[in-house]
Amino acid sequence: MTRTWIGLGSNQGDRAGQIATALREVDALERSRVVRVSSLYETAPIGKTDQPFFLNAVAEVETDKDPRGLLRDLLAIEQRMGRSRGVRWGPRTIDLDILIFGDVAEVSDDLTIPHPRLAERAFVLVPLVEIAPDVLVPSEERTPAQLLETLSREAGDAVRAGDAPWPDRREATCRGRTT
Ligand code: A4P
Ligand code: MG
Repeated sequence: MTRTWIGLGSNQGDRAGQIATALREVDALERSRVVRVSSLYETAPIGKTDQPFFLNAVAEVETDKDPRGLLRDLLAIEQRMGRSRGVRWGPRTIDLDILIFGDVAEVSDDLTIPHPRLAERAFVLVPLVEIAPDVLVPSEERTPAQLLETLSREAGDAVRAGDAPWPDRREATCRGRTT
């Protein structure tokens, strides 16, 4: 079993409902289960700023799949949930990104692990720090807590917006900065 962390984001329609649906779908994948989910965070859009605010969360998943197999399944979930790919960084019903996959560090045309923009983004690091502050991020050779420290100025973008819509959510101390 490999431990992987998946980033979830939505800024169209019923954002929390879509994150809940995506979590159920990931949990229902063969040889995979969701073991922990962060709180939901309401975040200002980064990259393309003239679009609605996002809800973002991070889930820890145990899987027997390889990174490529998992990516294929995540893309299929996005598609089933009506994600249409238009503008890069544009609005989306659901976005599922592989942030960390065990100790894998790989770069190819269609898959980069760890996620290439992980260290730059408070909307990823704040929920990740909430559930996995001390895991080593391969190739960065630093922990999410250390990466967030460096990004602390931008971390003000993330605002806690409620509990994750997931029944098995374990108590997690929120160590992410929200101010
Ligand atoms: N891909 C490569 N590596 C990965 C990976 N580790 N995980 C490829 C998932 N996919 C990966 O993704 C395009 C292709 O990236 C996939 O087909 C896969 O082969 P996409 O989801 O279609 O495109 P995208 O999400 O528009 O682009 P990208 O570059 O993934 O965008 P980001 O960096 O994910 O940014 N602001 C806030 N506040 N919250 C957000 O969630 N999200 C984005 C998207 C921009 N601004 C945001 C948010
Ligand atoms: Mg994506």
